[in-house]
Amino acid sequence: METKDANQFINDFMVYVKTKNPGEVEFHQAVHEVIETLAEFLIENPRYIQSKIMERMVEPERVIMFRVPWADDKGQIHVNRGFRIEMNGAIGPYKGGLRFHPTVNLSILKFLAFEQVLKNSLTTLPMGGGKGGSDFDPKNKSDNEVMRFCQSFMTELQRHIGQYTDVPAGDIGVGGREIGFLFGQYKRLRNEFTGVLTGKGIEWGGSLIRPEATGYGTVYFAEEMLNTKGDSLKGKIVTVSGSGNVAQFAVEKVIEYGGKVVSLSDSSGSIYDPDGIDAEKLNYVMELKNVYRGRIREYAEKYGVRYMNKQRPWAIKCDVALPCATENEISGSDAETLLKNGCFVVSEGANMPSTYEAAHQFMSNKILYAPGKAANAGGVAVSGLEMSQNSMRISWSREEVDDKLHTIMRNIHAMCVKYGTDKNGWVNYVKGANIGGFVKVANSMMAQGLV
Ligand code: NDP
Ligand code: 2IT
Repeated sequence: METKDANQFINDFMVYVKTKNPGEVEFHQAVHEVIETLAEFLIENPRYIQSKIMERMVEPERVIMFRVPWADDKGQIHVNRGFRIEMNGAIGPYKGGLRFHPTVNLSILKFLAFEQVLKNSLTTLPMGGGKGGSDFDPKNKSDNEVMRFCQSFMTELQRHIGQYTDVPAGDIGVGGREIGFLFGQYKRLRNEFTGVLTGKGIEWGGSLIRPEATGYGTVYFAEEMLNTKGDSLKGKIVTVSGSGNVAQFAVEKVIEYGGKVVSLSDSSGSIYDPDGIDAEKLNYVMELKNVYRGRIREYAEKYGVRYMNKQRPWAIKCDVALPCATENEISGSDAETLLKNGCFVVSEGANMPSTYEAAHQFMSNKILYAPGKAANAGGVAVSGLEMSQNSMRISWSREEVDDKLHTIMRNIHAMCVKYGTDKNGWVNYVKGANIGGFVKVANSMMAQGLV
């Protein structure tokens, strides 16, 4: 098929998506990335086009939006907006995280839910895709305020979810504390103890390795990509952004593999530690972020290293970059700087951290570039394993879960290689992940009639 046809197909599809979903720029970006790499495959397999599979996949099966009223510690009343996007249930119950962040809106959650469908398919586990959350900002709120918010949020959400229907988990701003409050409220309202959420505490139905899974998985994926070149993380200089759940465990695994992590960040700025973040410093970060809920600036003060106010870590020279904070955190010019400084591996712990321009820079320079839906799938994969353990009423050991996680990440890598290798042997991981994730969902939708 000529590229002209593929280009026309991509343009027509994007006009359709943009006309139907005006202003949803993050959603457009996520769909654009997928359709660009899928177009030729679809043209070669016209049954998917005739069945309007892509038109169906960009339309959520259901969007739930609701009011979340709550009172702060002074008795002042606040009203937030709650969401759950039930995007695609072709291969299993809807599955995906909840995000609590002031920027949350329909466009962001639809992009995340759309990516989640393909990501969950790649894990090989039977999970559909969904995403939800609220524009609630957990920063500077007391534990009691967070609890009251979570209880109000779940009071409405509970009627839409269930272990066989829709199983939420954490994402930005939703960690172990929030999952606990949400689970407690679900249990009270429904009078049932089921695996309706993942990321639960280990004493009450959670899985070992779930907290570590996304960060570990991102590093397993980076190592897997390096291995294809006969190389490894050992001795590599690594920049990491973010300092939350994904970033922390990515750092832990890089240290274990013998790499040197020289940066972390939060929404206020970045730290640069040229000596590397060791296990003791990482412990400090975990306590700072998970217990005291402080700022990464305090790391620079404690260890006497440089703090870069309002800056991201991409100007720091590195071999490997692990963006683990948020979407669009690597601009086109950040990508240029990374490449100029010799960075040749990018494994995305965050969802869509590279802008359209950045992703294209990585791909046209043919570096080892893994998109989030492949590289960060370890989190939801272990969520799937938590669901299995809940259903069987057993719990696997740390080693057992970590082994399964490692195997899943290797299989996702192999899937990307299968569908993404070009005629010169370069692996386009974006294309590989998109086609690899798409096929199972599309075939399942076709088999189930007009769904
Ligand atoms: P956390 O809330 O634990 O941490 C988020 C980190 O990113 C914090 O350091 C936060 O800084 C920073 N951050 C958030 N928003 C922004 C922003 N707008 N600009 C700059 N920095 C920002 O979330 P997670 O670690 O769980 O999630 C990080 C990324 O990984 C997200 O993209 C998420 O979707 C993705 N992901 C998470 C999975 C999981 O299992 N948790 C699974 C797969 C992907 P601050 O504290 O200042 O806000
Ligand atoms: O983006 C993601 O994959 C997550 N936030 C994890 C979802 C999950 O259900 O564990």
